[in-house]
Amino acid sequence: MDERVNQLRFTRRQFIRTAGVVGAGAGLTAACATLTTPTPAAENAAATDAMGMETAPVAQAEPDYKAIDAAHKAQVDKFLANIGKDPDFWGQDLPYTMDGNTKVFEITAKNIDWDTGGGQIIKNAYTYNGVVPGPIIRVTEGDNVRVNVKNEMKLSTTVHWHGVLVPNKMDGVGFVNQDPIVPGQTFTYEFVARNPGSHMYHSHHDAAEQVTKGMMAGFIIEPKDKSKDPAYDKEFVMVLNDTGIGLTINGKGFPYTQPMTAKLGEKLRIRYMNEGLLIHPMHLHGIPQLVFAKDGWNLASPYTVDTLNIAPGERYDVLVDCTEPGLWAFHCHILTHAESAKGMFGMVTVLVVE
Ligand SMILES: [Cu+2]
Repeated sequence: MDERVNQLRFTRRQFIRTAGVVGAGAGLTAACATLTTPTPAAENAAATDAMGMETAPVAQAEPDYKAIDAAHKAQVDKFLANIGKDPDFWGQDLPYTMDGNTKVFEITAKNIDWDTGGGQIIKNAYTYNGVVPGPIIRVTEGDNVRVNVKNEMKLSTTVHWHGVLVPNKMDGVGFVNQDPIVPGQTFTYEFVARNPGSHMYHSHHDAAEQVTKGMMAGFIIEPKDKSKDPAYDKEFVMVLNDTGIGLTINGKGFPYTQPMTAKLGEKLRIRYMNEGLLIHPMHLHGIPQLVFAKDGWNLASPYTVDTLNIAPGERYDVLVDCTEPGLWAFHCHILTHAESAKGMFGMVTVLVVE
């Protein structure tokens, strides 16, 4: 624990040094003081008003670089201050009990108010066990799996095991495979985990509402024979969303996301899962991403990218070989999902290699 805290401290110091934030500090304070005096932009706007509608097109207002810079710095400062304050950000595996040779998981569907960061509350978000995204269900290829789903909401729901090969009756689509699980009811899903890989589970009843507002999670089937996957030191599950709870990574928007941290030379496995309604080209600076699996299926020919487009429903597994020290921005490259004049927001995090 102490080591982790020290790592985070080191990370912050290093980040500040790398970003040159310390050197800019005094200048920024001065800049903030001058913001109380009329800015060129404000003067320009006043002149435009005085001139009225008949005037010829006037020169565009001077961009207020000091305000924009200050807003950007403030967002990065918030990110730094928040490092380590959300230890569950990268997801928790759901504990299970054994019933004979069956792994038994308990899921409760419930509505809660979810904070995507800094008090941005989503009223009545839909959750599994009260978290967004839901807890990760992790099993091994060949396991017998049982999931008891208790519905504590005032609305019906179902659970679909996205990408997992299950018997038809267990596929979880309302009125196609089963009646919806009504309020107060518990429904039991049971199947054998046949196909290894990065999968998901989510609502499949009123799903545009329920999934985009939080009912989404990773379902990971570890292969029996791990030699078919590349070796890695650490894993990160990245659940993307964009609509009901906004532009988020694992239920949070920048600056309330957490960085990925790695030691120099470590290999990371990132499992991308898009549970949103939009595509998200995820761009990691400085270090290439080796794409080795799509939708849980290992690729015959892995390939290297710096930007990986992930469509709704898709999963990709990539390997990142942390050979380059520093702080590497990591964000969706639809830039309106990541940045505005008010600074970076939404689908942004940082890879820290130290
Ligand atoms: Cu995006």
